[in-house]
Parts: sequence; structure tokens; C-alpha cells
Amino acid sequence: ESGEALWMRYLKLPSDLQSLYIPYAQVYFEEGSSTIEVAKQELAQAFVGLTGVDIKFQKKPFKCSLLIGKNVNQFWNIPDIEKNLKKCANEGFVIRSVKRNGVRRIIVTANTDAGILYGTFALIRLMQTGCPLDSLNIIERPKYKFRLLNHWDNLDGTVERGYAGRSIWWNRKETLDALKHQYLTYARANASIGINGTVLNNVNANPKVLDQEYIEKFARFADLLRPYNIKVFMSINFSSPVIIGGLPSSDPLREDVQQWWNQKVKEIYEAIPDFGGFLVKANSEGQPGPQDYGRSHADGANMLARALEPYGGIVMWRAFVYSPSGDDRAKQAYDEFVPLDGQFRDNVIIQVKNGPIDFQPREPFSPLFGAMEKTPLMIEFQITQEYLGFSDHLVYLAPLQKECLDSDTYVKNEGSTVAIVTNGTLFKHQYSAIAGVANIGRDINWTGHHFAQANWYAFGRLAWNHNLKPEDIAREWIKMTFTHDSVFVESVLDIMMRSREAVVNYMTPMGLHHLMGWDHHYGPAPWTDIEGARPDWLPRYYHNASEEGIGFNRSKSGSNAVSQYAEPLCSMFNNPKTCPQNLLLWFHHLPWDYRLSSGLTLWQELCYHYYRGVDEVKLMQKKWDRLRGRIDDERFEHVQHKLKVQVREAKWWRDACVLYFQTFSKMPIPYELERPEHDLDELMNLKFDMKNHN
Ligand code: BDP
Repeated sequence: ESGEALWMRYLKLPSDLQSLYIPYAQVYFEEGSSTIEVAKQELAQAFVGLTGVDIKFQKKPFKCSLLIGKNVNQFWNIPDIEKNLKKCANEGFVIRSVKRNGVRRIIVTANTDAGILYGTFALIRLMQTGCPLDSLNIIERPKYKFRLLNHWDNLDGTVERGYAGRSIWWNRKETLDALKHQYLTYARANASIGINGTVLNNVNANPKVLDQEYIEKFARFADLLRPYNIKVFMSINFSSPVIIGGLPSSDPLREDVQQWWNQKVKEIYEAIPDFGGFLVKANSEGQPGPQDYGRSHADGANMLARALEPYGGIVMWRAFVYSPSGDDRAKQAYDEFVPLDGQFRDNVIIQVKNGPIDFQPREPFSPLFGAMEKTPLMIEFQITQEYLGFSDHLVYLAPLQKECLDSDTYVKNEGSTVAIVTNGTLFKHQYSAIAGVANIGRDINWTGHHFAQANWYAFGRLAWNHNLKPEDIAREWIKMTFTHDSVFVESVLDIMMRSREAVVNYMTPMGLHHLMGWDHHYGPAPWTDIEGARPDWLPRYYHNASEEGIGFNRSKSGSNAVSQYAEPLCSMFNNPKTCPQNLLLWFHHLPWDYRLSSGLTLWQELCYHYYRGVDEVKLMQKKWDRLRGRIDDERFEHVQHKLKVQVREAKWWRDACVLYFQTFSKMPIPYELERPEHDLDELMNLKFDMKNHN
């Protein structure tokens, strides 16, 4: 049990479930494209694994109990299936149980082969999770058009912020044939959760990716992924015309530059007819961009969009921009992009991180969501745990993502959630997209921590349907990945559902953020002072702790970031009395003895949060320890070891932050709490062992 099979283990189900499913072994699976073929194979593999019985694929539908295909309803003519198919659009599906001539049957149908693929995986999931199949009436379609993974993989095989080994895509010694199994597992996993696109290289893009050699490599990956309805996308470097094209400039308004891109795009589409498009990080953290030539983000994005348009490709242009000389970092993306609303071509989508800073354990949603009515905005989450303990800490991210997607922006009355801003329905955009920065590497279990697999899984499920509940997604994943044993399922569910708030509490409670070591972003380092470093990369910029108090004043008397939010949020955030306590120090700088509604002072409350974070992880550890014997020892012990590390490091976090902030508050740690285990000096000198983390 290495974890290699992810949630597609297809081990034998308990016998009562097997007998529920075995009657469906007579299958009519309409012939078709390679997509249909892979769906059919998957069903065969899953069915025999789960039930021990081989599927009998039949040429004629009439005796079959399971019918799958675009046209299978012609045999039954169930009128509401035709009606429901209209709701399914391109990638949705219908699964329907019917009883005819005394025989129970299931119909899986869709408008496209992709829909059949997703419908088949949905049926497999129902079996994997032990659902009865005799009264199904499922109509689904994905909420977002593009559901993407962003791999931050470099061509030399390293992975930026990757904690599960080297890149699965680049700089590999093995032949493609030798790696085929791995790539197909990747493709199946993504298809099973509805991911339909993948960016194969880092946003900090090496211009070489546009050389013929790499275009050919992309084409080979595209060929492997195509049957699984996954398109490939590429991150590009804005200066490519100069660096690899030999032009004197990359100015987007120059004709020779435009011609260069047109030609490149043509070459790409010759190799990859269904290429998805470009992802661009420009004028961000030192990357080149149109502003180098006095042009705007819109000028840059539109040039690329024009080149891609004839082929149906899109540009995902990132809004992750901030400069050390500017105003409050949290405001800069909004200030730069909102004035450009209406200037982007139709096939440009602006990619915005979930929060205004950078993938912190908790941030408010980015105020850009809802602020650009004429431009489609896509949301970017980070699945890799750059700021959440890498692949060492068990943190289930669906609650974080859900919190953001469900946040009400109030831009068009109540209910204008981030989800409906970004899924295209609020402002009626043709394109909608959602991206997750992948946590995948060459580690045998794919993600370093077995539980980090759940974050890949849950991201895909939420991208398909953001109305799903994190606990339901977790329950599915646990059953598929581990066991149906209800004691195990319920205990692990409890562990997972606690984990996000736990990490917020032991790292950055009450709206604190960016207290991590300034380069590695792993352990606590709120004290960091590095000569010459960008101030906005250092924790002090964010916590502003002094004898007067702590927090970032983003209220109207401070940076006024609150005004980037619509009412009533602006007023609510602006007032420390109404600001949600979990974002208090995000928006306010408050004195240590500030009284909270609990009656405690800010200092006391902060201490309690840090201690609670550690207590929660200890509880997670205890709950896990009781589960020995309910799953294989291999994965049990691996997780057990990781939890031990997490408890140790949660204490580091707690002690480091409490002791460091105490040097300013000069107040005692509430006496009923145990004393810190470590000294501040010791923690300040601790060198995090980074070699295990890359
Ligand atoms: C930050 C990472 C950095 C990325 C950057 C980005 O620290 O490595 O390049 O985001 O998203 O979170 O471009």
C-alpha cells in the first residue's frame, strides 16, 4: 500500500455491497472514440476489482442491466432523459435507474464523449462509496468551463514550492513508454474528478518552453491526456521574442513581435490541434511584461489573445502583481487591474489568487472578485502547501476553498458569492475557470503526505461543483482511499475537518499572516530582519508588532484596503467591533490590551488561539493512533510519523510566536496554559531542515 493508486484502488467491497452491484454486470457500452474506450476500460477494471465479477460487454442492449452511451436512451425512450440532457451541456451527464419488464437497469448518457467519461467515473464512485444504485436520478454539469491544475514545474525537473519530489513531466531519464503507466494514472485521477486542463510548466516560465523540442514534448503529453478530456496549456515568458526569437524588443504593440507570437502559436497548433492556451505571469516578482515597454497588462494579454483566437485558445493572465515601492501589497492587484476592466479581448481570463496576499492559511477573498464586471476572472487556489506546512502537515484544504467560494462579495446584492462571480453566471461570461497549483511530484504516493492526496481530490470535486460540502467530499475520499470501516471513516473525517482551523491557530490566528520564514515559507520567523530584502517579503511588514500593539491597519484610518470591498463588507471590516475575529488583525492594528467580545484582551485571546492550535493537532494525533489495525500498517505508520512531526512543529510555531510577541506585549501568558517548551533564542536559531522538503 504505497498510495500509488490514489483513490482508484478498486479493492473488493464488503459482500453486501458486492451483491448490490453484481446484477449490473451485463453492460451495453456504445462504441466510440478513444475517450469512450478509456471509460469502458475503467469501468471494467473498477467493476471486477470492487465485486470480483467480470463485466460482460454485450453487443445488443436489450438484455443488459447497464447501458452507457450518448444514444442509449433510444432503446427506452424515457422522455425526461432527453429533457435532462439539454441541461447537461458539453461535459455533463445523466444517470438514471429504470425498471422495465421487471428488470432494473441503469442508463448513463450524455451529449458528448467527455460527458460519458465523467458519467462513468461518477457511477464508479457511487460503487466505491457504497451507494445503492436502484433509484438513481442524477443530472450533473460542471460549474466551471476550465478546471485546471497549474504545475509549477521547471524544465530542469525541480518543482517550485513542490514537496513531493521532482517533476513528473520534465528532465526525466526514463522513456515515455516506461512512464506511461504513471501518466495514465495521473490522467485517470484527473478525469475521475473532472479536471479538464493542465498547465505543464511553472508560471516563472523558462522561455525555452517555446522551442521546437519542448513543443514536441507538450504534444506527446497532449496525446496521452487527450482521451481523458484533458487539454494541455503552457506558461510562457513575455520576453520570449527577445530571448529565443532574437528580436530587439518584446513590445506587444510592435508588429514584428506580434508576428513572432502568431507564428509560434501556429507551430503549437500544428503539433497540438486542441492546445488550450497560455498562462502568463507578467510584471510580477521580477518577471518581464508589457510594462517594461510602457504598455498595459491589457496590451500584453490582447496580443497573445489575438494570436490564439483563430484556434480557440485562451490567455490566462495573472493578477498577482505588487511592488515594494507601492501602497499596501493587499491593494495593489485591485488598483492595477480594475481600471483595465473592459479592455481585454474575449478570450482573456484574469487569474486571481483566492486572497489578496498569497495563499495564507486564512485570508479574506481578493477584492478583485466582483470588481471587474466586463472581464472574466478565474480563481487560483494553491493545493501545494507552501504556507501550510508543506507535505508534512495534515491540512485538508476544502474548507479553506469553500470558505472563499462561498464568501459573499455583495457586488450585485446579497448572494453574489465568489463562486458565482468566477463561474461566469453573475456577469454572464462565456468563459469561466478555476485553477489549483498542483501538489504532485515523483513521490510514490504522488503528494508526499497521504492526506495531501485528499487536497488534489477535493479541489477537483469543488471545481466540478462548488456546492458540494467539504465533509461529503472527505467522506468519499476516505472510503475510496482507505476503507469503509465506519469507525475509521468517522474518526478520519473528524481529523480532516479540524485540520484547517488547527493550522490557522498554530500559525497565523486572528487574521495574522505571512509570519513564515521569508524564503522557505515553512517554519515560524516573525522576527526576520534581512538587510536588503524586500520589506513586503518580511513578516514584520505584515504583523507590525510593537509595544503599542499588533496587526495591519487596513481600515479607513490606515491603508484603506477595506474600501476595495463592497458594502456592507467595507463598513463591517472597517470597524474592529464588527470585523470577524478571524480577520481582525488582517484589517486592524490594535493594542495588546484591546478588549474582545469574549471579555479577554487581545493578548490573551492570541495566546489561547496558539495553544488551541497545538491542542487540536495533539487531538488529531490521538485520534489517528487509535486507528491502528483498521488499515494497512504501511500507510498508517507513514501518517503517524507525519503527525508526530506536525505536533512538534505546531509547538515550535506556538512557542515562537507567543514568546516573540510577548517581547512587545510584556504581558504574561495566561497562567492556566502550560509554559512554552522552548526558549525564544533556541527557536530563533533553529535551522529548518530544508533538504527533506524539496
Ligand atoms: C508565491 C511563491 C512563488 C511563486 C508566486 C506566484 O512563493 O514561488 O512564484 O507565488 O504565484 O506564492 O507566482
